[in-house]
Order: sequence, then C-alpha cells, then structure tokens
Amino acid sequence: MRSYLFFLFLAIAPLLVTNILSAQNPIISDQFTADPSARVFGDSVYLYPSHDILAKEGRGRPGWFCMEDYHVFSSSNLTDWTDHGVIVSQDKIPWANSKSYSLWAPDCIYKNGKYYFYFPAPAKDSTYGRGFSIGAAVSDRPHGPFIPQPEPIKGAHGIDPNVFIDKDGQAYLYWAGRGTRVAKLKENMLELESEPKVVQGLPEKGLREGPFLFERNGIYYLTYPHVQNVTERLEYAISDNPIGPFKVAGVIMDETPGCWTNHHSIIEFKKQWYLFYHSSDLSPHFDKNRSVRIDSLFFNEDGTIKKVIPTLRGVGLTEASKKIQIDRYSLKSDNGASIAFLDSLNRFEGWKTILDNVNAWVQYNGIDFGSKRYNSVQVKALSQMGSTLQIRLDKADGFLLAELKIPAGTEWKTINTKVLKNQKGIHNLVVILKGDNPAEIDWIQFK
Ligand code: FUB
Repeated sequence: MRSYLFFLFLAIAPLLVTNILSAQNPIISDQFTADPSARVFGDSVYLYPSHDILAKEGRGRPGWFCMEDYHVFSSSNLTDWTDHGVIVSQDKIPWANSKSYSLWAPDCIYKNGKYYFYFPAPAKDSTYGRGFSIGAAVSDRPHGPFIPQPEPIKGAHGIDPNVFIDKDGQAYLYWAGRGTRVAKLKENMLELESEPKVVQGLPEKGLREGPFLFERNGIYYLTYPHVQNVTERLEYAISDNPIGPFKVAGVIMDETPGCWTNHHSIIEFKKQWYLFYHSSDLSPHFDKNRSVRIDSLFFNEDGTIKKVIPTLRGVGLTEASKKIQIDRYSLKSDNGASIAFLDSLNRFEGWKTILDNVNAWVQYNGIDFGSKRYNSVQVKALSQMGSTLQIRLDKADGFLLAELKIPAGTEWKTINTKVLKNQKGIHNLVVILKGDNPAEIDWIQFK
C-alpha cells in the first residue's frame, strides 16, 4: 500500500506544482529563466532553462550567476506555458557541490522511452576534476521526476552540454570547455563512446560557449554564442558531418543591449522554426538575472539563416478573451509611446504602456477573435487628467472598433466599452491616444 501511494504521488507530483503562465516576450514572467534548451516532445514544446536567482550573502556569490535548481516548462501553442516545477536541484545530485549555486545551462533529449537531462555543475570533491563536470538525470517523462546519476559523465569537463541524435541513431554530446568539444555517446546515453575532440573550423578569437547543433536538409548547423566584439552574439557554422570540420556561416542575432550573455536553441514546431534565446527584460540593470524569449527564425533558399531581430511581441497568437498586454507591442509610433514597469520594486508585475502625445499609438499583432461574439472591450487604464483612447483594427487608420473615455484620477480603472463591430479571425489592434492628456494602459480584454 505504501509503495502504491509513493508511485501515485510520483504520478501526480508534477500536477501539484503546475503553474500556468501566459506570455509574450519574455515568455516566463514570474521568475528569471536563462539558457533555454527547447525540445519538441509529442505535440508540445518543452523548455529546459537555467533558473537564475538573486545571490546574497550565504547564497551564491553576490554580483554573479546564481542557480540552485532547474524547472521545466511546456506549451502546445508557445503562448501559454505550464511550469511543472523543480526537476533537479543542487542538493539532490550525489556528486555535485550542494552549495555551488552553479547549475548552468542544461539540455534534454529523448531516446528509447527515456528522457535524458544533461547539466553542468561543480563537483563536491576533486575526484572528478576541477571546475565543472557534466552530469545526467533520467526520467520516463519529459517533466520528470528526473533521477540524477550517481557520477558525472567521465571525460566531459566543461559547461553548456548539448545533445544531438543523428538520423542513424548515433548521439553526440557537445559542450564548452577549452574550445567547443564533441564526443559520441554510448547507446546508454550516459557514457562517452569516443575521446572528446575540439570542433574544428570555429572562430579562434573571442569566448565561445553554449553550442547547439541541429540538422536541416542534410546540413549540420553548429550554432553558438561568441564574443566577436564586446558581448555575446549568436553565430553559426555549417558542415556535412555532425563532428565537422565546420565553416563559419554568419550571425543569427546581434549583440543584445544590456545583456552580456546570450544562449539559445533552435527548433522546428508545427512547420515553423523558432529561436529561443535570453535577455535581461525583468532585470535591466543586472544581467545575471535573465529571461527567456522566442522569435521566429527563417532560412534563405540556400539554407543560410536569416538574421533574427529580437521583438517584444514574440510568437504565437493571443486570444481576444485573454488580457492582451499591449506593452509587448509589435510596432509603435515614433513619438509619445513608451513602456515602463508597473511597479519598479516588483518587476514581476510586468509593464504598462504610456501614451503621452496626441495620436501616439502602439500596435499589437496576432489577436485571435476566433468565431466567438465579442460585444465589449475592457481596458485597465489610468489618466490623471482624463483622456480618450481609440482601438482600431489592423492599422492606425483601420476600422474604429471602440472609443473609450478614461475618467480623471490617480487610481487604475477598468473601463468597459461597447465594441462597434463584431470581429472574427486573426487581427492586429492599434491603440491610439486622442487629445493631449497622457494615459497609461495595463491591458485590454474582449468580452
Ligand atoms: O548561465 C550561466 C552561463 O551563462 C551559461 O552556462 C552560459 O552559456 C551563459 O549563458
């Protein structure tokens, strides 16, 4: 009976810690997340990021990276993310230093009915060598529970593990450790089958870390953050072989202002390619507390990758019946439109849009009205002197969907207004300030 209850608990544990988040960029807004390794398992995307926390005396090294555990998140639409809770923590890894607060960038892969989660961590004693070792934890399900192996992987010293399984079933482990390294993995996915080799053909100068390999149409893309100038940018090299030699092919994403690191993964999901990366949206003045973003990625005819321009809007559709956070805009007017934190002391509260010039606007793309009837729209807004907003469809001079008056006051108000025409399908929205009095907007929602 006791063992039955134990297995029942294991089965329902992930449900108990589930937390559903709805987001644009950054996609996780209730905690810091970094180093995103995204994987498609079944018809969902699973996200295995690092989990940044703020170091303080007695917990990590203040001013530096600080991570004590890993969460896993999943989504079937790239907009609504479920947090399945902690899957591995530093005090549960038999070989790791339980006080290092250095669980850096992980990865996860599926093989023969099991999910293998790879992560770097400093070992608790020198038996395993100095610096970071790479370990694995195994589960029957993508969201765990994951059981860490008793020992790290022999011969894999460094950070940022990434696993690729080729069409013939051979698995390769890549990592960063005195150069970008690669070795074949044994069938058991837990031991190296070949001596680690330094990958040839990558830039010689400037720090390189976070390798991520994928294959498309017979081309092997080795993608990596690299400090070519001042901070990391995402670059790639190509080969006809997963172990190279590679040829540098270009830049995927330029340096991100305000965040020294970048770290990424690339997946194809429902016939679209996506780049997962990180920035410091929720911690603009301290770039060791990062946040994961997603943007679409496109290829040229010849297989080269088009540069990705980071957006706030991110990817996926937003249902009209949900709170539409227009501060994650797709476009905005040159003058009079800006964003700010709702509460600078609690940035997890998110952002607001500020319109303070007549005719200033923001545009939010990809709202799904489906086939429901929406008769009214609600706006949470604040205007000290009182102002008028227009909501237009698709473009700044598009159909006037609603006009609403925000009464003067210093408190946030939720204003309900009739929608002038019922909408169906997918549209963009433009929110425009009419008159001279500034307005702040938290969200918009159709009823
Ligand atoms: O998150 C800690 C380290 O920062 C990662 O391992 C690197 O890739 C960089 O993102």
